Amino acid sequence: MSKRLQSVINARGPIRNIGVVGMGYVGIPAAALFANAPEFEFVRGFQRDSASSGYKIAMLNRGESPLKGEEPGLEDLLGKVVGAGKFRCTSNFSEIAECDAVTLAIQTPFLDPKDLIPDFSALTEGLRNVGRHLTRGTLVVLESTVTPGTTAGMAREILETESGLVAGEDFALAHAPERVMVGRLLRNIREHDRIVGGIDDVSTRRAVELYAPVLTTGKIIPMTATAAEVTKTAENAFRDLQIAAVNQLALHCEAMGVNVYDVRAGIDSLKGEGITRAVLWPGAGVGGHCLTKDSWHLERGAQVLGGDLWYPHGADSIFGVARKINDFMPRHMVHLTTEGLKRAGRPLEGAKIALLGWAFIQNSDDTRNTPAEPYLAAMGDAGAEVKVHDPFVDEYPGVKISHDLDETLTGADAVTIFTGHHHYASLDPVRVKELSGQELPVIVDGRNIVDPDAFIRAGFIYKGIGRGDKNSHPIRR
Ligand code: SAJ
Repeated sequence: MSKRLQSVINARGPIRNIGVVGMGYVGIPAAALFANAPEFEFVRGFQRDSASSGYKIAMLNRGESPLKGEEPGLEDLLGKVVGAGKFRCTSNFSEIAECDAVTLAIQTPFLDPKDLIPDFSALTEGLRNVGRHLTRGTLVVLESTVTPGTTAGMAREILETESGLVAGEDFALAHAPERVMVGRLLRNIREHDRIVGGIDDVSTRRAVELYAPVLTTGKIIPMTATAAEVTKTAENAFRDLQIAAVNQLALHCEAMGVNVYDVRAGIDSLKGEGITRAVLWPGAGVGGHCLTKDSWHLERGAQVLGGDLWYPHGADSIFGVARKINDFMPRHMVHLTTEGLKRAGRPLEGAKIALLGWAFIQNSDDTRNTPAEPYLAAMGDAGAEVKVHDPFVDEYPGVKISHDLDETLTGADAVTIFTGHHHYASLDPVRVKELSGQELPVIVDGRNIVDPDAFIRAGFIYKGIGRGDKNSHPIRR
């Protein structure tokens, strides 16, 4: 069938007009880079004119970026391509008909990972909008992270139903997963290798024609659409697995009275030809919107596509176990807090806790799926009183977040560090003890960011993830 598609594409000619659906942290830099490429004539950013995000349309058409946080070069690039008349944002999806290629960069979170059902509603709406105005010879590319099988399955069905056209005959269809990280959006798109997977060879080649012009040091890695979906979900599942492995090791080290960071340095010292260990960092948990969902997309793909899988029946997949270990870490922080207070002769009920760090990652204001949230809930259930501090986060629904560290520490029976913000590395044990007003305050370090001996000498009960060497230290009054 690809022969017919090839002739339809030949009739259409080279890609000149591009549409990007979804003006978020993936779509905006992608659209700006397409518009900046001399190979392409004009780029449209498609954005629903909704109450929550319609404001982006006017901002983008003024050459301003609606994205929070520093994105080096993005605003200049937007100003340049808008000024040159090469980019415009619109909510008029009928203009899809003018596009030779259309990419969709729309979030696909899980409603609840327990049932592995992703929330594809926004993506489905985007696909419908594209399908309704799709014309013969167009290339459609999904950039969102999706469950393996989605491009050649659900996405293909929606596009065909809405357009009356046939994928692989009348239009090309591919998956080219985004690999961008906040703060490095333009650089990541230009420099990372780009996985490009079509539902057939002609679709793959057409997608390569779209992405090659925006890469600088990055190379194109062609494959099938489903293999591209598996690659994206697996590259994050592997990172989650590496973190889970060192979290599991940290728990073992606590049990065996060993400092996991000594062990980590020891393992890491094994170098040489073909030797890899990639030991990452143990901590209070794994947050963010990539690692917390991509393993479940991978699992779901295997279950939906794979049918009766030939691995140990009844056993959890290793990626599922990794998720459970990482999700256990905030609960372990509850255990360490409880144990620390017990050593100080204080019950959890009624204890005053200073929770330092709400963002899911150090020196950032990004709070998506923060591991501090299950800890806060568990502390509340146990009757403890928690004050939250984070220097980067201004607000979070239902949680009061302070920027005043002294105020947060005042009267605290226990201080728990959830995020490795650089501010916490310089906590002065004597000052923190003064502010706590306690004879034997507790400190629980979830990111190995403070010196255990300095706090123990100042008269703290110390507990740390993986610090089997310190967690039962003699008490200094
Ligand atoms: N974390 C650990 N130990 C580690 C590394 C991370 O506990 O050794 C925790 C962090 O505290 C955080 C969570 O895991 O809570 C996720 O951290 P992350 O560094 O993986 O950051 P993310 O979630 O922004 O991951 C993104 C991903 N990028 C894309 O999906 C395009 C991931 O593929 C990248 O590897 C990662 O950024 C990166 O390396 O920066």
